[in-house]
Amino acid sequence: MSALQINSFKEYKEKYEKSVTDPESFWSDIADHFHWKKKWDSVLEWDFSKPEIKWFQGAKLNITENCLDRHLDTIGNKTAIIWEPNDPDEESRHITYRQLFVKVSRFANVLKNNGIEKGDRVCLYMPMIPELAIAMLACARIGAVHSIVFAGFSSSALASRINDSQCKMLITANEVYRGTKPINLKAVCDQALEQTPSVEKVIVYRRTVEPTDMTEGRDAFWFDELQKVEKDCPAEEMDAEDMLFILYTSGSTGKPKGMVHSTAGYMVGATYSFENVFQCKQDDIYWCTADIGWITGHSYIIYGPLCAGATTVMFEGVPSYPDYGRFWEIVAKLKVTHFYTAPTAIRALAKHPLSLVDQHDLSSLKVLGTVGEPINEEAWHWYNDNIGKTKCPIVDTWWQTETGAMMISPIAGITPTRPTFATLPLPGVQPVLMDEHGNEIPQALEPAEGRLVMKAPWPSIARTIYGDHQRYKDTYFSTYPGNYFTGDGAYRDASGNYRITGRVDDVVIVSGHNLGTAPIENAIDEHAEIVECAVVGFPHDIKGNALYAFVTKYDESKKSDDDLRKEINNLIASTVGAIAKLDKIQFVSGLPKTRSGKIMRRILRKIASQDAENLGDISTLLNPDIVEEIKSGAL
Ligand code: 7RM
Repeated sequence: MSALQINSFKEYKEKYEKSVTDPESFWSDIADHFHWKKKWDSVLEWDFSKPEIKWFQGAKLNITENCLDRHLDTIGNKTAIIWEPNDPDEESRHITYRQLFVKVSRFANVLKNNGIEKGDRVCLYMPMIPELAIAMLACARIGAVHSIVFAGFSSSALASRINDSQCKMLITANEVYRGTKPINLKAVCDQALEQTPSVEKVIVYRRTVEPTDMTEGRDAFWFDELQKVEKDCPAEEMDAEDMLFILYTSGSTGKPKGMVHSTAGYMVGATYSFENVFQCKQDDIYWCTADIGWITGHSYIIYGPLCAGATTVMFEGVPSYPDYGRFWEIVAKLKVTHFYTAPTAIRALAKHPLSLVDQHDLSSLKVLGTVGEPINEEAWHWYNDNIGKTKCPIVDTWWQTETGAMMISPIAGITPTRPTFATLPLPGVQPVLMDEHGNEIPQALEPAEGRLVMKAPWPSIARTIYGDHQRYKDTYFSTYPGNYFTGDGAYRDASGNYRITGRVDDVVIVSGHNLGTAPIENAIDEHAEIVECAVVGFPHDIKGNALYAFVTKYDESKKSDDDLRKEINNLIASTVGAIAKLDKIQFVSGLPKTRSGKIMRRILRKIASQDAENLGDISTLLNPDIVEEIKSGAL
């Protein structure tokens, strides 16, 4: 599929220009590279005021024929998935495109045999094992809608997601190890299942030999079910706009939003962006360290790479086990060429001795990527110098669960990069900066800062929130009518490069001044002894609000807390301004994070405001234990 790849910066500019002036012919040329059972009657119909967005209407397809069937004659024996287990002594699994095709087809028959039909919702609560990929593709094969819930979420988080979309089936594993910690997934499911009447069947993959409680009539083992079915399963004919999957993402209220993705537009968007941003060649080994329970895993471990015919690595474990060199050990072992991870992981690894990096041969690496958060200057350079050895372009990819695919990102080796900048919009993406009053800030020689908004649809935009179209409209299309509002702020330089500054909801008004917490955090992060930080506001008698920073420092840091506090405030005064000086700086051993690595500022805001009695459900955090520590040390 490298036919989709842009080969020079000049070509990027031409393609970009065409994608804006004539999006229909631009996207129709790209869509021609996919396998359709029937082609579209119209490329795009949209109305952001409703909002309603339809791509490739009239087309019929199945995404699994694009991920699997059409590769069989050409690259059937190529490895599709390399699975790397948690335990380094357990063997890796290499699954070819042909083997994956057979496994997906057979498991699709298991779904059918258990009463799943086109349009039914199936919840997947699974560890990072190939069977998760097989189950999601099997759903897509028969037109069932998968809703993947990260297998670290609590039973109540799982139950509310199952209930919101009324899933008929739950697929899970009995138990899994991450690091040294066993996690009994089936037990979590059993608890959730007490509150989820819509679930009729539970399929359990036996990942470990531990005995597993099974409920008769409801639960069945994956392996036993496979014995009951044939191996061939024709791909269901889907409409372009049929729902492919639901993926829950947190919103500003406690209730998660079930983002709904389409079949054709999502496929085209995820694949086109994968091909271009990473520029993978035939024999490359591509590894994205995200979990499939997150959009990055959906688009850039499974659908994008498989549609493109790439070899994609799936890792079951954690970066710290058996030691903090695990990522680099795997890169050396598998000769990984493309490595895509989150800034939070980079910062966590940078905390540890460089010998953990240097003992592994990283010479196979060609391209590095980041996603999920703004990457600060220091982490960018650590990644560039120590992992990429200054030879690998870094693609800082900005996008969202809602956008389905990367939006603003360098094209590896083609777009000139600039540390901490996501750089330029990919073809088909039309960002604009708006001021608070909804006026567009035009591109000019002066750099500008504003809110990041999209003025036209792209193929992989989420079509609605499951069961709540009004919330979809209110959240994304009401702040700047006629436009999609990302919720992020951005800075743009004279050449049109974007630097995402962070969520604009993270603004504090101190003595009447609007202060974004993101630039303050950046200033703090520049301090050589600081790993990372989060800044929030708290009520203050005189200033209205004042600033509170939660800061983690390197283990080796020798300075006293008070000296560090002074230095941090001096740094802020000299970069952001004295108005942004912090009232309180608390040193902590970690920050509360979501499973996808985003700092949960909502919790810190409550702690800073001495309102930490009712923090809501914190079980979805990566590190819920840290909350108690932070609370007890609050200033
Ligand atoms: C892919 C993903 C979306 C939010 C988004 C931003 C932040 C993501 C970057 C980034 C700066 C980046 N989906 N974000 N990528 N900020 N630079 N390269 O993360 O739905 O979980 O989050 O993440 O705030 O709105 S997500």
